[in-house]
Amino acid sequence: MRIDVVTIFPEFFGVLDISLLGRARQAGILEVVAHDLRSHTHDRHRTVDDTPYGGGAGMVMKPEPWGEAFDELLGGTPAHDPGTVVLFPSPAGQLFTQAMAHELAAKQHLVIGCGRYEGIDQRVFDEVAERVEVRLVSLGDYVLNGGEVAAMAMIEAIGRLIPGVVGNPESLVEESHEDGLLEYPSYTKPAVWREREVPPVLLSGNHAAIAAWRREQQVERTRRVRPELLAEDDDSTD
Ligand code: 6GU
Repeated sequence: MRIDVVTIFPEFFGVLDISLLGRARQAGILEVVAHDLRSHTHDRHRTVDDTPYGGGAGMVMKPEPWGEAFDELLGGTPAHDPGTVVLFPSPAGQLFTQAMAHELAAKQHLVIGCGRYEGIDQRVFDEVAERVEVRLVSLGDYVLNGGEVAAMAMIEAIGRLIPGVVGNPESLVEESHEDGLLEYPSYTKPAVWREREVPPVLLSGNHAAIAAWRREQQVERTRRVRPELLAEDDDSTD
């Protein structure tokens, strides 16, 4: 998979070289390239924003640099190519979920446009959406200063689902959100630490009992911490 990121802070994405995904990049499984939006400006001040039509606080990102960036990055892409998706991190987007991460991990090419200030001129989304699938995606109900941190989170969530990126694929199965529940608590040696004992069932060697206990813990934790995850389909509760 190739991921292109358009941002006014391309240096931000340098940390990808030193993480788990760095190895996947070196192995050629995943390629992530950050592009400087300002390389598509043509004025002395490399301006990427301007005041909003209609008034109001803050600045809006100008459409022209974005248009040039997408012309370049989507230039060789056939219209409506199903293997290409453009993501715009935005608190006004649909919620980014594990299901969406799986869906996006199957694509060949993702382009992530990181907005700053009060957002990007709406015509950029409208125009790009005539060429390929566009999604505004939000990490949750809070506001970040720009899309960069959100893009990093999305790249990590998507990247680790690409075959070969995570060493043991079985470790991807029993995780929070893979089966609609939060994960069960984990323990390792020693069996007693500061007078706290590991739940005895985990030392029993009874695999059926262990699986049942873990399921119970998942349901109990989900009910306590994230009851809305259980509200949708109750058939996972026992
Ligand atoms: Cl994706 N972007 C920004 N700027 N803020 C956010 C977000 C994204 N998700 C939650 N807050």
